[in-house]
Amino acid sequence: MAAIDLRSDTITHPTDEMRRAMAAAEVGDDVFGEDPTINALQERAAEMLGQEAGLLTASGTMSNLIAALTWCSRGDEMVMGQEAHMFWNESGGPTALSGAQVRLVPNDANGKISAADVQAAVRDATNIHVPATTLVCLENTHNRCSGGVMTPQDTREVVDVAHAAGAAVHLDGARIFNAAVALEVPAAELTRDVDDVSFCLSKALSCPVGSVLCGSQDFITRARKWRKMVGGGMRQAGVLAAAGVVALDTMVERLADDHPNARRLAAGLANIDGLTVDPDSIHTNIVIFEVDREKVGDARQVIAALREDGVLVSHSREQSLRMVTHRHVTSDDVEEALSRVNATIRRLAASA
Ligand code: TLP
Repeated sequence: MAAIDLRSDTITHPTDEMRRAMAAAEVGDDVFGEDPTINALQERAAEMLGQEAGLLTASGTMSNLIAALTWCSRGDEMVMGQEAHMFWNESGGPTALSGAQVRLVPNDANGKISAADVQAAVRDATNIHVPATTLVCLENTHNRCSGGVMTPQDTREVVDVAHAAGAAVHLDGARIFNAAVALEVPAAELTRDVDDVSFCLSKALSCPVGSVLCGSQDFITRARKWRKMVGGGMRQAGVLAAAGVVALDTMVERLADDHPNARRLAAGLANIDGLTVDPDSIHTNIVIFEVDREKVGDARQVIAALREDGVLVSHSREQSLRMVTHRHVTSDDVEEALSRVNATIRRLAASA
């Protein structure tokens, strides 16, 4: 019985077309800015996101780190949502390495942070007792908030408040194309107003490696130096960028297949006694659901039991589990996964 792997969209493999493009890629030394395939990817990404320039990085974590390093100095403050990936899942890098501290504001159930909360959090630049707010970080789609999306309007409202306070806005857009597809708007509508945006090639877009950080020419010039400092200056990485170019051409529209699959998963999970999720809250490819400890048991034991029954899921928090749909999960797999989960949960509930 083949396992159905719903842990993350990061598990997707490159397509045959990507592998062919990688084998044939023209390359050069990118530390000299001479890799034509990387340059093409960066230009293409920046254009799609309405920004002037792009920079290939090793990962979303590296892009977010470089953005923090570029905008913040020691003693500054960055504002972000209390559920931000940058806060929870990046080993503390953005604050530890920039020397800036973090100020958390609430995320709503969709992962949005409100302009009013950001307004209340930014510091008075004339007061020498307080840190300077130099950066506000957004996340779209929102990983820990069930893949929730921020609209162009939501984004603009926060950007206006941040800019009025003299802070830049970084968008962790690891899955920005999922947001664009869900909202049926060009990705640039979601990214044009921010000062920089990072998106991941290696998640649902199916590339083996890489993220692209995009922003103004000036931002990217400064970011390039930070990338070098953190050891991210690569050489003939056009072999990786070639997959990215194919991804931007062929992998964006198909994300629309993953979203109904996620919603269907959520609807099925909602029908299983002991699990809780609101299917109407699922807009992209991430489903986070609650496990009733009394009825079913500890979330980590549930993960282990599901694995034995051929469904791989990840842990989100305490009693919440996460499933992510992606290119290797068909609608038949969704039905099969639901039937396996149903059997596992019934078994666990019977012995609880
Ligand atoms: N998310 C991963 C990891 O947490 C394991 C996942 O499976 O969802 N921003 C966001 C919103 C992300 O979801 C992730 C990765 C990153 C940044 C970091 O990207 P990578 O893994 O490329 O460093």
